[in-house]
Amino acid sequence: MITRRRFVELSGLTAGSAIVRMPVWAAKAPDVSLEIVPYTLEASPKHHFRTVAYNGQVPGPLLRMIQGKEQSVEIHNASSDPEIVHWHGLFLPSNIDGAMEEGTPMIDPGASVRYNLKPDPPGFRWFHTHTFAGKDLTKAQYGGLHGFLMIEARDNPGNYDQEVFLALHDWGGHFEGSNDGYMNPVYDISTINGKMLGFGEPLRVKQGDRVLMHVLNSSPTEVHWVALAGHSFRVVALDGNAVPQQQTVPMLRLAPAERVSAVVEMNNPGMWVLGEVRKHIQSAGMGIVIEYGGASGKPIWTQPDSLIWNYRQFAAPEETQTSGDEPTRIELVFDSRFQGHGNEELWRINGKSYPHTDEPSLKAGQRYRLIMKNESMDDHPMHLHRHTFEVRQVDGGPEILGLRKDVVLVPAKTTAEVEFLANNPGRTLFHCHQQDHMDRGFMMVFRYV
Ligand SMILES: [Cu+2]
Repeated sequence: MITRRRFVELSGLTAGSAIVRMPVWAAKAPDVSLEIVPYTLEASPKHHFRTVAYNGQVPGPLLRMIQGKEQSVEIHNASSDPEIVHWHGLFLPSNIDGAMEEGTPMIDPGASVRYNLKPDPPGFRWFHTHTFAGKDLTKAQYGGLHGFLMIEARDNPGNYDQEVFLALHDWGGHFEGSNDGYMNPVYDISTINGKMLGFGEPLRVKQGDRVLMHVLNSSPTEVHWVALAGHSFRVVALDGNAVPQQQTVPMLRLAPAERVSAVVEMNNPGMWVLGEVRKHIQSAGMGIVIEYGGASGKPIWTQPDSLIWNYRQFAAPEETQTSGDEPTRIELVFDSRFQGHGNEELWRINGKSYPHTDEPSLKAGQRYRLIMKNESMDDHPMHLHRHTFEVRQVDGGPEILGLRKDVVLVPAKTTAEVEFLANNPGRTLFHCHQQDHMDRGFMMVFRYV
């Protein structure tokens, strides 16, 4: 028998991860099927956005996989632009991770790709587009191409009554110049799971429920703070990885691409608002109603007086031993260069903008420490593809241990340090997750030797 399959030769190809391009009709049904389709989001009856979405919904379909259990994935691009799907937080080979800078091929309009992936590590992950937007606030992460992915550990204890997934997103708007001449996006509306406050289905709970909330900030550029009036959050995981010390906190802070998983004890019957803590963003729509069984009336919001968050409280207690191996240090300085009036600034790592940034070589099996010195006036959510790192220092504070993440927010004029084991050979992208920053050069690639 002659197979109709045509294998595409790619660098870094590994067993079980070959990209296979084939006609849809030739294939047996895949485990996961994503169709990238034009879609009109109705955030409220008065707010419609022409965008592109996975399977015609925002967020895309909730995908559940079991750690290590290989999945066949088929992606069809029914949009008019080349697309690519990044599996955020997974340990995948470069050719399917979903970044063209790593060598993953783009999916042309009208084309399909099919490949197998092995889901790992377990936890709350997500998938999203990884394209260029430039000044178009309907493209790339400004649009609707994001979805939740839950990779179940084989021994998940599941100590909760209800599990909910919430995505924070900002839409529409325009670019506006600030005093220093830089252009920043200013949005029209903000949503949770594609709906403005009061226009989506409420989250229905029962008194005594333990609700496990998986919150994703899929915003293209904005950090968000959320609180649930009348309740607190017990944070159990950051970026899908269990924290060494669970803490009960009044609000969550999420930088773009970050995830927080938290248990809420439903012990205060009524109608409540879960929403952005900053009033103007909640007024722009970022909120959802929490409705206890039997409750009615206008949902209540209580305004916290300040924004509270720090990573350090979730790290391991001080007596924890550090591992013996000395990591190799890689120093990275972040800044921007304004190109002159009427021009764009470029973001730089060690004085260079992508595609001219350095390509440091990593050695498989070696530990690395990234020392990220942010000399700019902006906060940057830094993301390393295909690996989990351990946050070792933030805000110039003392060393910390045990916080495993894939995004870390590096505030303006501070230094943050993360460590990781180079255990997944292949081109590896490292970048600021803010769409407008990555579009203007804030990316670099690590190579493995
Ligand atoms: Cu940035």
